[in-house]
Amino acid sequence: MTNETLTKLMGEVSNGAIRVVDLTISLDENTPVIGLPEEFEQSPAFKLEQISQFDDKGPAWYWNRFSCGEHTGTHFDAPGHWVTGKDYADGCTDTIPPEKLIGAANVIDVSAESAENPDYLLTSDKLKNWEADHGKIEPGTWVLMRTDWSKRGPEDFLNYAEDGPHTPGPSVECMEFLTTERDILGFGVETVGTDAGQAFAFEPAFPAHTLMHGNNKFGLASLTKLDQLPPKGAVIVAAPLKITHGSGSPLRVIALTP
Ligand code: 23J
Ligand code: MN
Repeated sequence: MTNETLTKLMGEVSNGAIRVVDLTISLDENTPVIGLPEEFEQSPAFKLEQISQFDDKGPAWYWNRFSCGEHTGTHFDAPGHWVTGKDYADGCTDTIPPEKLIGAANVIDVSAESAENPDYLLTSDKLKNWEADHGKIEPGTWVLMRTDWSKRGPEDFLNYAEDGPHTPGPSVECMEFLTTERDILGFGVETVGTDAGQAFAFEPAFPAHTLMHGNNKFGLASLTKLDQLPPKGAVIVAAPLKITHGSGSPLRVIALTP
């Protein structure tokens, strides 16, 4: 049995009418990870250790073991990552329904605002203005915040100061709007985490985590190449590793775009 839509889709992927864009950064020991206030346990860096490489340990095969925190590099935040989302029966990496791992993307370009102000906060007003140009943000779709932060060097990417990191993210009221009035699938960013660098001091703290996951919605962090997506019309595939009771995982995020 064949399906016309799927046949057409694959035809257009192979003839280039639909482009495949990899929104993922590379994983190695230098991949930036989030730093938390020093009283908390820190995320380990990504680590790769060789098992064998065509040698006594394995004459015809090369392979490695790897280790990292679940929230390393381009990664998925499951609802179960946060205390507000801990009780969802379908909120961990192994229980999320697979239909929710593919979704349409709304890409909000705030790269100019973020270049001017590293503490820039996305607001519901900005989203409503975007909707006036591109149409409503539909339920069950991704909202991706384009800041061009992925184009920065490692130092400027994390952008630490004495009073903590200074990186853009969503405001509290923006997260309230997207969870309650738009019922989105999740919120994705180019920064190291879905929340702004200074969001530890917001009320509530870490609103992207608190409100998105509290409403059984997802996060995507450390995305790249959002500048290659249209404001509307791309579809993304974001499927975390099926870690039993996992809170998230590094993943490959693939966009299909006109
Ligand atoms: C753990 C604690 C606080 C935060 C995070 C992780 C993340 O941003 C994350 O990667 O989910 S804010
Ligand atoms: Mn995370």
